Amino acid sequence: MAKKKSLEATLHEIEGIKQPTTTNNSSINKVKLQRSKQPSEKEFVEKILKGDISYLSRAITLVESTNVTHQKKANAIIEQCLPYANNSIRIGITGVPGVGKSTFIETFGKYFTNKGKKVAVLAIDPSSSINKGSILGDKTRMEELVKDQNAYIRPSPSGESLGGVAQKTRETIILCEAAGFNVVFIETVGVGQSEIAVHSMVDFFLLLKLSGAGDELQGIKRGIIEMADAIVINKADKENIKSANLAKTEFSKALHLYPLKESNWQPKVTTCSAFYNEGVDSIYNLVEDYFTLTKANGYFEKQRSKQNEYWLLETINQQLKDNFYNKSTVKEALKKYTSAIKNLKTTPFKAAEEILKLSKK
Ligand SMILES: Nc1nc2c(ncn2[C@@H]2O[C@H](COP(=O)(O)OP(=O)(O)OP(=O)(O)O)[C@@H](O)[C@H]2O)c(=O)[nH]1
Ligand SMILES: [Mg+2]
Repeated sequence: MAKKKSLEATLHEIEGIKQPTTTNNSSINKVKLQRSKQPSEKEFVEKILKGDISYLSRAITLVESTNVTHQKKANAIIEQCLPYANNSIRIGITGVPGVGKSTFIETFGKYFTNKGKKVAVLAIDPSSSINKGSILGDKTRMEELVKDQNAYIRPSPSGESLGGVAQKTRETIILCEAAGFNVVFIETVGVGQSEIAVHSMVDFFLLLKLSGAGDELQGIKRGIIEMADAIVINKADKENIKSANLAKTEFSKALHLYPLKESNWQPKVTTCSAFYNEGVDSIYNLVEDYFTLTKANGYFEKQRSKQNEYWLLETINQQLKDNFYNKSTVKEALKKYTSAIKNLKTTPFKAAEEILKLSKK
C-alpha cells in the first residue's frame, strides 16, 4: 500500500505555470503564416541574387528534398540562378577523419573573408548516407567562421547515396555563387569515392595529411595524390614539426615522379598548423598563384566545361540507375535471382542478362 502511495506521489504533477502574456497571438500567427507560405520561384531568385541567406537556405532545402514538387521548384530556381553563378573559386579539402579539415577551413576561410570575400562551406560526407550524420554537424569547430557575416556554412545532406549527395552539393554550389559567395569550400572525408566526386566539382584540390612515423607514402591511394594540387601536412606544431618537415620532403620527392599536370601546375607540398594559424598564409599565396596561372593559360575554363560534361553524364547515369532499381519488377527479380545464384541454379551473368531485360519493359 505504501508502495502504491509513493507511485501516486511520483505521478502527481503540480500545476504548470501560465504562458507569459508577452507573446501576442497575432504575431505568432504571422510567423506561422510566413513559415508555411512557400515563396514563388521568382521571389526565391530575387532574394538569392540579393544575397538573402534565409532564402538561400530554404532553396537548398528544396534542392535536398526528395519530394518531386520541391525538386521541380528547385530545378527552376537553379536554372534561373545559373547565369549569375560560376563567378567563384571552388576549393576541395580532403583528408582522413580528424586530420583537421574543419579547423583548416575555419582558419583558411578567415583569410578570404578578411580580404572581403564571401565564403561558403559545403560538405560531401559519404558516411552521412549510412548513419545519417554529417561531418559539419559540429559547427563548433568553425566557431569564428560561423559568426562571420561573410561566411555561410551548410552541413551536408544526409540519407542519400553518395552520387545523390554529390549532385545536390553541386547544385548548392550554383545557388551559393548566385547569392554572391565567391569562394566555395567543399570538405570531404578521405575514403576514395567521395574525392572523385569532389574533384569533379572544384578548381583546386587540397589534400590534408598528418605526418606519422615510418613510410609517409604508405597507405595513400595513388589516385588521390595525382588529383591533389597541394598536399598540406597539418598539425605541424610543437613536437610534430620535425616529422612534418620530413613528411614534406618525402612527398615532394614523390610528386616529382608524376608527369606534369594538364594545368601546367606543379603541385606543391607544404606544412601548416591550422590550429595555431602557422603556415596558412603561404597556402593562401599558393592558391592565388594557382588561379593566376590557370586563368591565364585557359585551363580554369576548360576544366569547368569538362566538369559540366561529366555531370551531365553522371546525372543521366544516376537517373537511369534509380529508375531501374526502383521498378517493382526489378526488385522482385533481384530477390528471385539472388537466391537462384545462391542455390547454384544460375550464374550472376545469366541472371544479370535476364534482369536487364526488364529495363525495356
Ligand atoms: N595540434 C593541432 N591540432 C589540430 C590542428 N588542426 C586540427 N586539430 C585538432 O584535431 C582535431 C580534429 O580536427 P577537425 O578539424 O575536426 O578535423 P576534421 O578533419 O574536420 O575531422 P572530421 O570532420 O571528423 O573528418 C580537433 O581536436 C582539432 O582541434 C593543428 O593544426 N594542430
Ligand atoms: Mg570536419
